[in-house]
Amino acid sequence: MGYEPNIIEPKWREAWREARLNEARDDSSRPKYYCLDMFPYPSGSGLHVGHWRGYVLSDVFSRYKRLRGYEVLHPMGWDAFGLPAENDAIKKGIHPSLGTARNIANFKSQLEQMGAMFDWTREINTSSPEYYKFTQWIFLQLYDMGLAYRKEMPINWCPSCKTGLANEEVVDGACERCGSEVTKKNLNQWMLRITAYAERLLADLDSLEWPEKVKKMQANWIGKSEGARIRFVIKDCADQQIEVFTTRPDTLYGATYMVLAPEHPLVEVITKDEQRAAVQAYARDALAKSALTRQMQDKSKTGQFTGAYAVNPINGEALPIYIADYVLMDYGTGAIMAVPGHDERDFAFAKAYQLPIRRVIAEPGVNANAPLLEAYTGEGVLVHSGSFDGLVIAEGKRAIVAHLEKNGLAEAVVSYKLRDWVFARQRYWGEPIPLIHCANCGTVPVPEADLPVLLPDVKRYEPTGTGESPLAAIDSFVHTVCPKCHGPARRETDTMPQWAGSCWYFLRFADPHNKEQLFSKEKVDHWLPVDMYIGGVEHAVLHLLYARFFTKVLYDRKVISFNEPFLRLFNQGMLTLNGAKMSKSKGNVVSPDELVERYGTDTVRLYELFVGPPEVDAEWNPRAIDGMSRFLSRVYRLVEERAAGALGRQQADRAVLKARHRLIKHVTERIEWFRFNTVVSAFMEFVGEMQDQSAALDRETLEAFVICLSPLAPHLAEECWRMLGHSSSVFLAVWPTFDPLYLQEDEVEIVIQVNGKIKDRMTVAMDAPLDNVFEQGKAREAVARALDGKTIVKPIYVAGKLLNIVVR
Ligand code: ANZ
Ligand code: ZN
Repeated sequence: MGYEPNIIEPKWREAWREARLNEARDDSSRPKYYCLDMFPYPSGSGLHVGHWRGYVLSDVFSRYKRLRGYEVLHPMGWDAFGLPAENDAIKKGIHPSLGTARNIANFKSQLEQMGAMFDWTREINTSSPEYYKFTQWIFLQLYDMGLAYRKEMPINWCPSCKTGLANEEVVDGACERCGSEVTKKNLNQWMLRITAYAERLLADLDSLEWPEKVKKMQANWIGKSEGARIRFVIKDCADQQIEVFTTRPDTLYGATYMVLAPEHPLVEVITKDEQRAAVQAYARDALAKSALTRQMQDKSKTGQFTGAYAVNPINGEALPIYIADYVLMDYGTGAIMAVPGHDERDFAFAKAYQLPIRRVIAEPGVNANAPLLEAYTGEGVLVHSGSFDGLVIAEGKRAIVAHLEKNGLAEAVVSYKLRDWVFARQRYWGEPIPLIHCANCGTVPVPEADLPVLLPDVKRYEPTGTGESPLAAIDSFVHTVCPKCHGPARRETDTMPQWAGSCWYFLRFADPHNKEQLFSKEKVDHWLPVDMYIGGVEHAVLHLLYARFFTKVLYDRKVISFNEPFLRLFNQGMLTLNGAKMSKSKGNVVSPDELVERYGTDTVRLYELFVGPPEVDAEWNPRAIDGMSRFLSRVYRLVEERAAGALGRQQADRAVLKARHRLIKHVTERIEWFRFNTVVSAFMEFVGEMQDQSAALDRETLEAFVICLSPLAPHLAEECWRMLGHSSSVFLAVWPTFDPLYLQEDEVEIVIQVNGKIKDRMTVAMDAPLDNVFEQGKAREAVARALDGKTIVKPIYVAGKLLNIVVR
């Protein structure tokens, strides 16, 4: 009959479902393992092969962990609120809930076809009232903790989506969703005080096994700076002061002018009459620009003199005060002391406006009077700085701040770039914010017993463009009674942003059908934290930061007992076609549906794995998939032809034994190291060898081969397993082990050096990757001792020969 995936695949999927093989048991005696995919937003265009990549590798890992003896939770759900469903509703007139339901059905059938072991009994949907009831409950906790507050502020406003946007939703000055240029609009907004968690969000990154790149992106987003606030009095106006934030108080003697953000409140007060018209015109223009345009490094600097002067508190010098759009109102104090000698932006500005440039830092050996052709931002000692001359930068900072502090003119401070989170949208398709406005009692939270605040049916989804959500037009929704005084009151009509539901869905999977509480603490403490989280790197600062924030809040509220949600993170690379990222708008999307029909799921899965190292972008090659299909046919034939003989044979010859143990070792290690592409090669090698040699295959070898193959090609492996005479599933089998005795020639001894000096030797797998060798090497006692107190610059690995750790 041969290999017929279209027959065996649906058959085994049905059998697995019936045997409830994919369901994670809360009361299992096995250790738990929680492997989670970033759940998808069910868009109208379905899944393409690029989406499959992450799901396939998380499924391989989940199945592998299960065979290793873990009770694996591998759930799936839908991030179902958000703008696209609503934009569709406006365009096509379909209610967002109907459109979303249809998309979910399509996504689900695609995912089922993939043969992934998702536990569908735990499926959740963030737009269902049973779920968002608890998203609202969490909001009430935030409100109660003083972490949700209302503020009138200029927010990012997308004129085309007609809604406010979080900073994170503005990419290069444009709306992340529609690409329109983002403007500013003053609105009363619900905000979340994520800044109160800035330090913990930063410090706890250290404990996570995440790609360094992602940790760095989060750290930069949080943007901690240590510096000082320094006050400058205004000349002839001693009752007014400008307070600046600086990270370089050591350069105070080099300040040659001051800059206020154009929207700074003092501008009004200090501007001289002759300058007023020009200052106002400049400020108007600046306000129209986005923060990003204003910060662009390469942009030429512009500004306007106010006519006023400030007094340098360290030496009494008079400094002209400018306004300029490179200084932002919402960072630090919205005012700076400008030091053109040592700051690039100030240097460019000073050049443009012919302001003095003074050197106050010099490298040892450099003449303190050497002219500056560009800002000098390196290390050195203070010069032209009075009694502080000769101090190195760090000492200079401390000494100057201490001196000013004594006179009440400064204090040391820490500042963060992270802003509070605009947590309101003027749109329909989101969670209603559960608050009520009463003329007598002010803002009153909806009582817990009255949750959820249901999203009412509306006729028109179009944003009003007035800054109010479409909910504001529904009288029956808006008019309510105050829970406190029972007088007439109005409901809040803003909804939560798209990110709200995904901030805690990973917790809900532990107890998805709980009606009383968001989850039972016991179940969440059992399954969480997530052991392995897999998804795209595009979520490095958005979802991943918000989810960490919510987790910490729930921890502080004693709702959960851990304060980081995701222990390990893996970012899969993108799939491209002719070098371009697959996307619907480019019209270059490859759908897995026809491929599955033509080749079967297992072939597509195998190709997704084989396409390249999983963390690296890879080119989709429609022709290479034929090769995978032929390979799986060979696997089928090998087992079919050899099963009968193998079942009778208990003894294997040495060549077969060696091949078996090598296969087990390679597959095991490479799955652990997420080197799935090379796992596929290990199978190819093995099958090739077995065919060439027409070797006498024994039962144990064939069984080990099939078990090892099962995470990658589950349907085919199940079929082969049954050919070997088993009546229960291969996924109830135990992962085979290998004996190093058979593998000695696959290992090499390498030398470990620190800065080129030999510290130790160790044995590693011939093909072990750098990360793994580095981890092992660092852990050796002699090496650890040599690394103590040093900063690792980088490891260098000459495969099979030496590992050199460069330190500073
Ligand atoms: C004087 C100085 C001298 C500065 C020098 C830098 C170098 P980070 O590290 O990003 O926190 N700054 C402060 N507030 C600002 C604002 N609202 N808009 C634009 N720039 C602002 O940067 C802190 C530095 O950025 C501060 O230190 C200030 O310039 C500037 F050689 O003060 B500095
Ligand atoms: Zn009231």
